[in-house]
Amino acid sequence: MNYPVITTLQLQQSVLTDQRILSSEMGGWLDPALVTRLFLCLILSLFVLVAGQAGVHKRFEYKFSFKPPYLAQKDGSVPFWQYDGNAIASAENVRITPSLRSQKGRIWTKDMTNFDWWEVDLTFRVTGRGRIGADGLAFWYSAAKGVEGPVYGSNDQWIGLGVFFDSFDNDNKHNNPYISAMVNDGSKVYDHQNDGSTQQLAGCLRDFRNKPFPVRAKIEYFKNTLTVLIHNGMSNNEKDFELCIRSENVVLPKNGYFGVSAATGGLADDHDVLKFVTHSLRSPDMALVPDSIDQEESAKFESEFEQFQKKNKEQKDAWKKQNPEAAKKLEDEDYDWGVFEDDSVRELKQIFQGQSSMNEVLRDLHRKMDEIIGRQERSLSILNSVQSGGVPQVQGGGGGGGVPVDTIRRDEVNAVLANQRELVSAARDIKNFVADVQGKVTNIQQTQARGQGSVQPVGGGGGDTAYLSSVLNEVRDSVNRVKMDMQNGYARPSGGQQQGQVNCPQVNCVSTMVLIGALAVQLVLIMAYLMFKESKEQQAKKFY
Ligand SMILES: [Ca+2]
Ligand SMILES: [Ca+2]
Repeated sequence: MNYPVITTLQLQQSVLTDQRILSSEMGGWLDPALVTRLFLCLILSLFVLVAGQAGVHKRFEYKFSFKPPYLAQKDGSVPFWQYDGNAIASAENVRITPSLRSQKGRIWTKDMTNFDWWEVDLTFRVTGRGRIGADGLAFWYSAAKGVEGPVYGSNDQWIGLGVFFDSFDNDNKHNNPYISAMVNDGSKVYDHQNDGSTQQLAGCLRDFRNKPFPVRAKIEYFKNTLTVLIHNGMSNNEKDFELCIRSENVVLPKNGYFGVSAATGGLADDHDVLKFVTHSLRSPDMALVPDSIDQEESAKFESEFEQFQKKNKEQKDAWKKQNPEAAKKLEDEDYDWGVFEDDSVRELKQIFQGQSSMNEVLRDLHRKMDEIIGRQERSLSILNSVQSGGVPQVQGGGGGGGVPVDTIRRDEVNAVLANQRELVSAARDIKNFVADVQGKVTNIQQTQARGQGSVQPVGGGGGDTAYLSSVLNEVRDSVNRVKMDMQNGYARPSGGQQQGQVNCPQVNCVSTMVLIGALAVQLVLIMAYLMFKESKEQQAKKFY
């Protein structure tokens, strides 16, 4: 997200701190009234934080959120929240219970929600020295603020939703730490003996204690579907959320309070909430309803804020230069709020960081591998379709795995097809022509028949008619002859047995030898005649 997401609390805290530094150490460089005014503007400017995620519009709800730094003010109060019992708020987190026996603590929003659907990102740590801890932590969305009670530090028979992070295995089924969700209409008493297993909507077995990184729960309630995603705290990767609970047709009070509570028993864990970030969710059609503040105004406030921040920083840096010792002291003071780490914890953290970065690389590789496989499959399917279409594109990119196949190419096939088409059209032409000729012949025959029957008796003296009829007769004869020939011609190859018996003696009885002999005899006779003629002529010359 490149949108500057800054909580109002953060702003308020930073403004207050800056104000404190500037007013106490610098003798009031900045007018507190101006700071207050700007701060009010900023609250308004932060109303509109719409992140379009899969068509759902998210809006940051600062009145239902807290997060470090400057989570709690100097007097220990958390803006828009109230906490009691054994809970302690610091700049970095809210410790709902310290790791002491029989502690109970809780924190609740001051205001009731004014939106239907929401998503809460709860970041917390449950840490204890023992292998087993107790009792657990609970997230609440309830029609009324909770008071001290037996359900993870809060009252029983609540109206609304509880998501329980149950550390202690009361029913001894070796299935804790366990995460479960339960909806109560105010009538049910939480079944501690069975870890609530008889009453839960759904749940999942997840170890959330003593993790190198904070554990996160994303609890979403949108259009009556409850989804709980869990980040197990083994890495600091945003993508490591896993689905734990998904339950449809969940009906919760229309408006309610958010809260977190925790309790310890004979065993004790620290239950720390680092962040509680709420977004209201709106579907795109709901989002069309205009907000109370339009974009232009929001942008104006934002630029004003940026200028203010810049100016403030400049002044702060200048003061730091002038008073290096005081600045160092102040920084050290701030550091005291930080979480204490000893060497082994730091080392462990480094190991986990290394592992998580390796994990990241592996994930990246996996994604790339998927991409490559996808691409390969796509090209294979294209190759297959081309081959089945008759044109093999052999050896596209593979290293010569294919056997060269001797087949006709596309253009050759096209040529053959074109030839065939031409032949078909020629055959059709011939057929038409033959049909035409036949038609004409039939016409002529009919006309002739009519001529024989009617013309002769009526116009016997007409010279033209007689000529025409004679011509027609001739034509008829020739046509008949042609017909007979054709019949003979067609009949011979197909049913040639009958015709063959008749024609063979007439046509094929002279053998080649006889023919040659006859020719030779003829030649001899011609030569003898020529010799005889010549001798006759010579005798006649003698006489002249
Ligand atoms: Ca339990
Ligand atoms: Ca259990």
